[in-house]
Amino acid sequence: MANAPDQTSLFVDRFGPHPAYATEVHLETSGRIDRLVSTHCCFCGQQCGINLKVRDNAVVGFEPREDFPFNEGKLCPKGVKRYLQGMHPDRLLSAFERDDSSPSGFRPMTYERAVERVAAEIDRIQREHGPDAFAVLSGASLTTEKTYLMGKFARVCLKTRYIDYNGRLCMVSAGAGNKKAFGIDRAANPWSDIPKAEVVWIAGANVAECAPITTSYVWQARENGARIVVVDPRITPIARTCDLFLPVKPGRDIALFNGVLQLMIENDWIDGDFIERHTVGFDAVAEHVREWTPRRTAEVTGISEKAIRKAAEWWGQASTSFLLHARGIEHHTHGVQNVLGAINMVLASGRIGREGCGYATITGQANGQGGREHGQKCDQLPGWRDIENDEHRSYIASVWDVEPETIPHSGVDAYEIFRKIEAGEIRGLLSICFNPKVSLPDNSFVTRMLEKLDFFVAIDFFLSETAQHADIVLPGSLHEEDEGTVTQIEGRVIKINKAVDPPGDARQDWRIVQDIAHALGRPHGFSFESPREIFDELRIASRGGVADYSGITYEKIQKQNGVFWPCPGDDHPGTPRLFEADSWNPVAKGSGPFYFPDGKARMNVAPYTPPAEDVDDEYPLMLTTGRVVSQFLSGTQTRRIGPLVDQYPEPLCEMHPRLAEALGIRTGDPVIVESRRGTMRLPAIVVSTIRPDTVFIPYHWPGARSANQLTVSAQDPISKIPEYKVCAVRIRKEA
Ligand SMILES: Nc1nc2c(c(=O)[nH]1)N[C@H]1C(S)=C(S)[C@@H](COP(=O)(O)OP(=O)(O)OC[C@H]3O[C@@H](n4cnc5c(=O)[nH]c(N)nc54)[C@H](O)[C@@H]3O)O[C@H]1N2
Ligand SMILES: Nc1nc2c(c(=O)[nH]1)N[C@H]1C(S)=C(S)[C@@H](COP(=O)(O)OP(=O)(O)OC[C@H]3O[C@@H](n4cnc5c(=O)[nH]c(N)nc54)[C@H](O)[C@@H]3O)O[C@H]1N2
Ligand code: SF4
Ligand SMILES: [Mo]
Repeated sequence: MANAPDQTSLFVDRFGPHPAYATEVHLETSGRIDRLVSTHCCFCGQQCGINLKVRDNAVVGFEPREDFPFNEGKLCPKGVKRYLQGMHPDRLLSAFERDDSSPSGFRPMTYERAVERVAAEIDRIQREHGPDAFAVLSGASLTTEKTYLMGKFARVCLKTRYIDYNGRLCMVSAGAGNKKAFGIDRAANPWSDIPKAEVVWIAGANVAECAPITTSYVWQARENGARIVVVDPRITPIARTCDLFLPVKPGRDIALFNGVLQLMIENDWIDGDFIERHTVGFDAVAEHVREWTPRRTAEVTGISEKAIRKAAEWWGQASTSFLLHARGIEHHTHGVQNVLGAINMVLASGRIGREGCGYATITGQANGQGGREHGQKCDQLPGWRDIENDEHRSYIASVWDVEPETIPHSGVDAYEIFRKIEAGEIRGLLSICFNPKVSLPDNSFVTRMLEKLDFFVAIDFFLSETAQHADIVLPGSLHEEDEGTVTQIEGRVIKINKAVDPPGDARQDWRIVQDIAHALGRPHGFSFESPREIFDELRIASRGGVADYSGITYEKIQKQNGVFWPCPGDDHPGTPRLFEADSWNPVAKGSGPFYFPDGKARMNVAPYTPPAEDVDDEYPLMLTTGRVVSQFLSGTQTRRIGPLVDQYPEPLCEMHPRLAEALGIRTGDPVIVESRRGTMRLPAIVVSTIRPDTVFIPYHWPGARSANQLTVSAQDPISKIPEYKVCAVRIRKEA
């Protein structure tokens, strides 16, 4: 990345422009503007500061914000082009209902009539089949205010236990691992600690394409003399500039973490004093990793013994360090174990809670962090409270002015919601900010379940592939059409500012949800007049919880350019770095820096297990899936932005020259990729940057171009994250 406007120079168009896509918008952005609105990018969890240029109630351009300390004027290609989506002709300007006789499958209807019909259907389904027959799916691209409202809407208005969110596909392995080890789920450090580290270890994160601004922090560390270690089955752009690349076989990271820890123990590269004073469980972990000799680790991971020893030596002997990981180690049936293995390596080194000593997962969605804290998860109440804890239920009931026993109990994860549709237990669904038809694994099952529903309502600003199965579609709001807070990658709560009004009959999402509550005749608790009012209730609801926002106000965010939670009081400045030796938290109450009653972190035995679906004679190759820099998630937004489509117009199957040669395949050849779930036809791209036993397909496209036709629906037993990062496939050149 570089400062705009030549920001795309680093990510040179690898595949040339593509002529086939017509539904894109290119706008002329020079000329008069009415005002500049200071806000943040709508896409990834880094939440770069951005100024939107507004003319005649339309966003017509952008400027990077030099004043936001995270990106200091830098943006990636998506941030630069993100404003283009609002003017797209597909923008939903009214409500729609299904009409199979119309060519589009839908006909427009008035907003009021649509809301009435939604309420009538919810009421009917719940009267006939009970409150739990209606489920809610929500999203972590929403502001924290909206995610709080969705949790409250499900529990208080619908009284259903079934709500979950798209972060289930994203952040939950890291979240569960962090809660188990630290008692709190947030990046332990601000990114300003990265350049101060002697070693930066990056596990399963395509930093330059998916968290592009983080590249700048890693490169600053390198300029300061740091050694960069990257673990990935692919030599991603960040790996091309690293000091040690460990080409792990997909699904084997836990073996690597255990192997490195074993070498650290053997060579006494551990901080015995820190382990003694601040952790519990070291002995069992040390006993467990004894079997992970360099030789066994090399056999399982596919990484050379020499490289494993070198990595252990660098990590073991450093005096400062930062470990970052992302979905590459988390999207697994043992994603939580991988995260715990990474944390064991950090805790054994004693390098956490100090300047230049850090650990974090790289959050994904815009509000991947805030969206997992305030009650839209199936087992959670606001403030990271536990829905099965009586004290927590009573406190939240008092904030919501309801009886504690009326709050439903824990529900199920997002994928299980679809299994309950199959079982006939769930008959109605409201989905907001989620496109499961593209993003869930084995998605032909998801499609069938969307069709099986008695009633399905989607709230979106585009007719996403999922919304195409809806009975009613309600026109929600784009990021720039509303205000509210999000919590970015570092744990910093920031403010999104409204630039324009929703066009046509579109409404701000929180208004739509409240309108449904009123139409249902269940308005109690749903009369907020602004996001600020929702935030003020959220502050009270979070007070005393682990994710305590009670001391955060819109004004404080403005004044400090963001506030790191926890922030438990009006005069509290927020907490940029967690776990500092003298820090206080409501769980440990002064007994130590970690969020357990004894103040100590937990080291957890993290056993190795192979992926749910390993290769065999029939399906001999590993498929891993992920992202490219110019497309975002299910692609609903970025597939409509012309310059981004030009950069990467369609999925390609990355494969190593050795594999390609064995199969008689060249770049551009159409290949057939088959798994036990589905078949996909796409062009090959032969690259020497991937393991020969692995192929990679990005997942941002629907239908016949969707990688999730192939993926397996196996999930981590603790976090319930799907195993997107490895399944078995076979490949042939199309005859
Ligand atoms: N351009 C772009 N940026 C994005 C997004 C986007 O869609 N597009 N999405 C945002 C979101 S929601 C998320 S979650 C993040 C995701 O950010 P990342 O997690 O960085 O992205 P992924 O491409 O999912 O996977 C990261 C890497 O994991 C590697 N990998 C695969 N299997 C394994 C394995 O078993 N072990 C290891 N160590 N590595 C493995 C892949 O080769 C890939 O390079 O990006 C965010 N930023
Ligand atoms: N094979 C494979 N599959 C994956 C992954 C992978 O690596 N490989 N990664 C997974 C990950 S990490 C993630 S995060 C998921 C993401 O999967 P999804 O959450 O399904 O993808 P999105 O594209 O974010 O879908 C969000 C939808 O909400 C809409 N939307 C966005 N913002 C708003 C808003 O403010 N209001 C309203 N009303 N609507 C909004 C968008 O138009 C879009 O239709 O995909 C997962 N799927
Ligand atoms: S997509 Fe992420 S890195 Fe790119 S500009 Fe937006 S927030 Fe920044
Ligand atoms: Mo994600």
